[in-house]
Amino acid sequence: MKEDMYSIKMRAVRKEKHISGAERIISEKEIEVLVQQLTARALGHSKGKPDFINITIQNIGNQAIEYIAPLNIATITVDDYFKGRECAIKALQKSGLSCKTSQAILNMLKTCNTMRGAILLDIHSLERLEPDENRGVRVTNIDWSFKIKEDLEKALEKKGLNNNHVKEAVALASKVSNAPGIVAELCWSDDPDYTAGYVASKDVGYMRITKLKPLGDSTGGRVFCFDSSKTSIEECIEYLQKKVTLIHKIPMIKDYISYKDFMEE
Ligand code: WAQ
Ligand code: MG
Repeated sequence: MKEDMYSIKMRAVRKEKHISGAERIISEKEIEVLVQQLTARALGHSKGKPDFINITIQNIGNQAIEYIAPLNIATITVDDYFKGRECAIKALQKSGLSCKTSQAILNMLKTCNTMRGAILLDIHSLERLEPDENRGVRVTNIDWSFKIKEDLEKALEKKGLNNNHVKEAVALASKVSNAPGIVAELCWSDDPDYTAGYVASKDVGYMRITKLKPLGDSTGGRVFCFDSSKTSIEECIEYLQKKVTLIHKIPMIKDYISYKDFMEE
């Protein structure tokens, strides 16, 4: 008999401000350990002590799971976030967006408020499309398949990338790039001590950039770039929030490249 799978989600809040959130898709025997891990993570977060932690565990039973391939990982090393943001603009352009649109996307992330979810941006009108702009659209029901988790960690370890930020962001970006109508994503963390971010798309893969904001800054977020000529926004949001997706392959992890080499490419 096939084992039931469970979705476990953690959300931590302080004075109604989002501190951290995470989710996993796991089997029943992993639930206890995950509750511990996620609680410790909520309590030890660099954004401060939460006054409210919510952990939900849901049996997702035999819902159809979609298995997807991950985006391949590349890293551009930059000396400062100004250079990092130049690389981000270039990577967005390589994903098919115009220079003006790429600039607009970057400006949107520079000035956004802390949200639980992402900004969904129409690349033609540059208008925001989320039903609730304070919350944004939150991608859920995505994880690495437990069958490859150990090999994944070994592969990441070799390149010094075996941490939660990378594992969760690659999984999320792989689902997002697979969503109907999405052409690219720009992200950097809202955690003040984590300055790396990425541009992701089918064209450039998961392109990490080592600095996209100054150390100590707690503005961050995600912009999902949506092409409304391809599909409806409802279909896209439905996929991002509801479809249970697991990644069943190890990504290719390329060697680091320098700012100079990337800009001259
Ligand atoms: N769905 C949509 N948006 C989300 C989600 C989600 N599941 N989780 C977080 N966000 C948004 C939200 O606005 C957060 O404030 C923001 O993204 C940043 O989230 O390769 O750690 O979890 O070294 O702080 C990227 C680089 C790290 C990793 C990203 O994001 C690497 C990161 P965080
Ligand atoms: Mg965060």
